[in-house]
Amino acid sequence: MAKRQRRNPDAASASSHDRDSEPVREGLVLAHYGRASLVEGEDGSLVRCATRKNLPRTVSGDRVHWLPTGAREGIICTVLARRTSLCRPDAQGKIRTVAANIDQIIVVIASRPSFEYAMLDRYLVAAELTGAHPLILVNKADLLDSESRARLEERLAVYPQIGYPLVFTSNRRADGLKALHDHLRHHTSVLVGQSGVGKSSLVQSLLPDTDIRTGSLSQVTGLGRHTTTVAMLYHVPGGGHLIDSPGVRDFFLGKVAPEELQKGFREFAPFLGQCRFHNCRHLSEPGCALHKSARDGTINPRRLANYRAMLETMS
Ligand SMILES: Nc1nc2c(ncn2[C@@H]2O[C@H](COP(=O)(O)OP(=O)(O)OP(=O)(O)O)[C@@H](O)[C@H]2O)c(=O)[nH]1
Ligand SMILES: [Mg+2]
Ligand SMILES: [Zn+2]
Repeated sequence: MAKRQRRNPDAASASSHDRDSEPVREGLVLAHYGRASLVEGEDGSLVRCATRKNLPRTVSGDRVHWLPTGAREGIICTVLARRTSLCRPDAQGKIRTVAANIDQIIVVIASRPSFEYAMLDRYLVAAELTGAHPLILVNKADLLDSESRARLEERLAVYPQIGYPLVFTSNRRADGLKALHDHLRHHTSVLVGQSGVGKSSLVQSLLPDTDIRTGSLSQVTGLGRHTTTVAMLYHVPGGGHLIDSPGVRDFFLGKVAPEELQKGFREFAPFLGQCRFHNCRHLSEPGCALHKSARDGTINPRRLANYRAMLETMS
């Protein structure tokens, strides 16, 4: 689930800095692991920070105030209010924030094996409700011949039609990376999607000078890894921040009210309020404007079916 937060309720009391005399420093959280956060100071240096007990857990993209406690060590005393946060339920169903202050969500699918529309739409709803721009990225384009690529473009054609950019990339062939790079400039973006679709490989292609698995960052974090276990923020050359997040087997929204859920499907907007019943849930009510639009092809029937499936699993 995703929440738009004007103010971070957790952050209302998210300051425990009582020693006014100490010079607090500003920082950006690159990653959170175990009990520590990897914070980048204003001068670009990396500091391993603990977080004061009464503060919320930090996530990649958080802006914080911190105080140094030793060489490359510090303590976070304030977590600044989050403009946006991307949340998802963990394996136990507990809602976890994955990244903060993002304005673009890049949903990565692989050309092979095949992707699921239902999950893609759940991600797009999460992005809409967060207030972040979604971008759909089809990676491993090298595995497609021209015929299967055309078929896949056809299957995904509805998304550019309703305003979501669609980019095909390949790390093997360095295809589409320039287009992706252009979309990243001026944004804080997060890569999401199933495990193994190639999110970290994309980061590696965009940042060839950073060894994201074994480089300096993992010396600080102590993590040498392949499958991504914690979200990590990277600076994109030419501008923009990019957060790599751990893949999931499936992605679910938390509980969302029906009035909210329908807003997660942006092409429904012109028809909302036109159903016979003002509180129409667009399931099987008579006189439903969305149902009529799906029948005459103005909206994509599969998208409406996915909306209904989401609503049914929530109620
Ligand atoms: N053919 C092909 N394989 C790729 C491409 N990009 C990544 N891969 C391979 O896909 C596998 C998974 O790549 P990762 O980048 O680790 O995937 P990920 O999405 O970060 O996975 P998690 O961290 O587990 O979420 C690796 O074996 C990569 O070499 C691509 O463009 N084409
Ligand atoms: Mg990864
Ligand atoms: Zn309706």
